[in-house]
Amino acid sequence: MRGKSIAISAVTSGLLTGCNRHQSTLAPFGADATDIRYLFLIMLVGAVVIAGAVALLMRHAVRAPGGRLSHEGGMRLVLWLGGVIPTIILLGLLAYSLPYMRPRPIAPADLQIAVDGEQFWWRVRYLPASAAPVDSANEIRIPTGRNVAFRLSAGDVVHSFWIPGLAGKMDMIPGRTNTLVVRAEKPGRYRGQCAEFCGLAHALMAFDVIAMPPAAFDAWLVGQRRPAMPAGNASEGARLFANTGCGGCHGIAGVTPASRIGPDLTHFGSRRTLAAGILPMTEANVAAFIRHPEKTKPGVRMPSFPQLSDAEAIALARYLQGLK
Ligand code: HEC
Ligand SMILES: [Cu+2]
Repeated sequence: MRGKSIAISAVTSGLLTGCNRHQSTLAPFGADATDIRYLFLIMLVGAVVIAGAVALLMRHAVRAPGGRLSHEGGMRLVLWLGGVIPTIILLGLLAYSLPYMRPRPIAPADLQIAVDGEQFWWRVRYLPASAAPVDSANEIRIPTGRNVAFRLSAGDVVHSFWIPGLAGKMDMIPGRTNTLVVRAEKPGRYRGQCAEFCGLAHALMAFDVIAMPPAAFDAWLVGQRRPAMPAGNASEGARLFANTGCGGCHGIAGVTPASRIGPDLTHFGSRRTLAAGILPMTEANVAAFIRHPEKTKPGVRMPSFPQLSDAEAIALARYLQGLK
């Protein structure tokens, strides 16, 4: 018995060390995820109490001598414990949980962020109420303490937008825009993930979420409107980018037209991760990804460029990482 419980606690603590605070519904940084955690704890306590009561009742029934309960008494017990009481409990829980489903209100002055799911990355466009839109990809920054409306859609197949620490999931459906209004409460760096199977690299479709104090966020968004490093266009990497046709798919503000097929790279160098939250942003990773993206992501929609030499791939990586 003792050996067994030691084994169980060893296994569970092993599993729990796999938990992190960056992507967890149990470590919320947003108002809705806090509600969800609270609801989860209430339901968990309720479920444990009910399961415990049923177990006790069962033990009692098995041990009691036969014939103590008449047929009618038995039927009445089934009616109450199997029908009336569960109905009351479930109706009570329903009434209790319905107000949590009311969407957060949104004002015209609130920031909107359009996010499209793409196989297997995220197209991001900030739509401030009183300024021009800003394109980005694979990383989402939001201010804390303000309501933000995500306008969610998809470019190809159905995806699902999920930032576990912030709010519940919402489907991203081609040809339709779903709105998810959220409010971050704590600054920090978190993680989101596609939550609907969308193809071969579905599990490799994540993104970074950065919640920032409002003033820092506003300053950051103003900075994003400037094209990154216009002076760097004379480098070897810039020349390769132009001559290899990268600009046909990737937008760099001030250099190539807005992205249609691949992620926007205007401020690529300021992102912490590469390829939709999958690899750390290092020169070696970027260079390797450019030559053989399919090695990181099976089924990726970017062609490989095996004809590039090591030096050329590094030059491209340097150029792109310089775009801050
Ligand atoms: C046919 C379109 C296409 C071409 C051409 C193309 N790419 Fe891509 N690229 C993509 C797509 C699609 C992705 C998204 C891959 C994913 O994460 O699923 C991508 C992703 C990337 C990323 C990672 C972006 C991020 O946000 O992490 C980099 C860097 C990149 N491409 C560089 C290049 C370079 C350099 C070239 C030229 C040598 C190039 N690409 C040519 C379509 C293209
Ligand atoms: Cu997806």
